[in-house]
Amino acid sequence: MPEWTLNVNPAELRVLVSGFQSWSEAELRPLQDTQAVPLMRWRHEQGHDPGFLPSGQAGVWRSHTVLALVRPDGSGWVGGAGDATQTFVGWEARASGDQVTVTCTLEGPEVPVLWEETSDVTATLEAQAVRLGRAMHARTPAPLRVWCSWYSYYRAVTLDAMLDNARRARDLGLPFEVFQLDDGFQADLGDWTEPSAHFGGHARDLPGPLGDLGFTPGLWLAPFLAAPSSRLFAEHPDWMLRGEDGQPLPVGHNWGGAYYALDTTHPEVLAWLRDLAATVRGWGYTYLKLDFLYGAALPGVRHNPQVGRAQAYRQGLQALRDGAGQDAFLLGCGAPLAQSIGLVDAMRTGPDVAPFWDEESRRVWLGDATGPSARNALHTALSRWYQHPWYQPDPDVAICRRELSLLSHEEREAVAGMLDVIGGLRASSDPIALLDDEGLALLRRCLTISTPDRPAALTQSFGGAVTHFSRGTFNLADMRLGGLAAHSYRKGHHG
Ligand code: 9PG
Repeated sequence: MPEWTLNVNPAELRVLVSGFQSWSEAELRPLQDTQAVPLMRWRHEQGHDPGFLPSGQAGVWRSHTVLALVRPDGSGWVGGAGDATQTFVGWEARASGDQVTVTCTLEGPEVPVLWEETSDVTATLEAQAVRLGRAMHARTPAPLRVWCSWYSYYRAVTLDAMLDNARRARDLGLPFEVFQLDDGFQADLGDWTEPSAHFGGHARDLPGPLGDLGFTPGLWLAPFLAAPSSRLFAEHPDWMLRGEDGQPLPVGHNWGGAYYALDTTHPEVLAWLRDLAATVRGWGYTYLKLDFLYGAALPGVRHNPQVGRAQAYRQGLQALRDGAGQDAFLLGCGAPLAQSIGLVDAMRTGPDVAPFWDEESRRVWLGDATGPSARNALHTALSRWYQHPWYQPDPDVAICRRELSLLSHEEREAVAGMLDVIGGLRASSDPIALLDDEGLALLRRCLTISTPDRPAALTQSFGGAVTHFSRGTFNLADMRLGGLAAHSYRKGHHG
């Protein structure tokens, strides 16, 4: 286990962490602050790596793949990984007295570890990200513009609602390439080829009419999950990832209860995954949002104990890629970040945006900032600005409607500013019929592709994240800071 001792006053340093998977918290914080860990144990699986949790301690910060320490002049240290295909690289920085100890733990095959002292943390972090992306043959296609059903219709989505929105988007000339059906069309988690009672059709009925309207059909799947009520679970109990007690391992709570994950070291599971991806591809879906992927990467007892969990994850994802085809567009979500490079085209780089700013009870009192909120989405996606050489970043949807939303004008503009600064995939879920001229103008602005921006400074932060960019400054805090209103973004502002 490599270890470095830095003779530096911990009170002077900020730490930048990335987190395990899409929804985990990425932050830029004073090193002596406390890294939160969710109080609720079941949130560990769903937002973090139970094998390498956030510390929950003051002055101790853990991160996957990358970690940086920043001095007040912007110099400092950057840690990174040379490869992540089969290995989890865990970093820990620990303040003690007038020293900082940094350790790096590998889980999986030996890979090169990078640890550099630098006069410019931003530039070194970006250079390391480029190297990792190249080493893992990253897919970095041009950003797509996607309409997605989730953030308005949630699980109640219908075939009619999809087509109604697609027709309206076409009539208004809105520049979407993809119309993506999200969670709600399927009979159960795992039973993807049977429709839900309320969907009003079958998912295979959608690509034809969407194609006629000029859109690429997209589909959501949580391909590694199985609900206890599903036919998949009933027919293949031996396909599940297990706990030490030999029982299927609950990997999270959603959809009204606990759910399980497939064991991707089982050859029959891999064949089923290939077949699933090929089936939906056969229906006409060439864009797949593959969600809750972390399930296959958790610690557990596997069919083949020789296969490490990072490798198990990777071979499950490879099976989906093989089934979908090289030319399919795969968006990872709820997914281990670096371990997906080279297999996904795009990656969700934060928790879900929601039509409200913050859920303080969960974030502050339960120590869990991985849940849906505009604040959480901005906080994490902004703090991962350097990941565009790994995949096309998806910082999640804009919210342009004013109805069915609690966001203020400033908060909507902050989300729009984040999309511009990150320069990745653009998405919206607003029912087109809810948008008036003002909403449509904001949507068109949010669908304008931009190049990724860079931080102007890592030595300042308005709210515990990377907030100071060359194009403008975010204030994610609940109070006015540096002349910026709470929850706002000001273009052209530096300070
Ligand atoms: C569909 C949704 C959408 C969304 C995804 C994902 O931690 N959680 O409880 C949690 C639940 C849902 C969730 C993320 C986290 O949303 O990010 O875009 O596809 O699934 O169910």
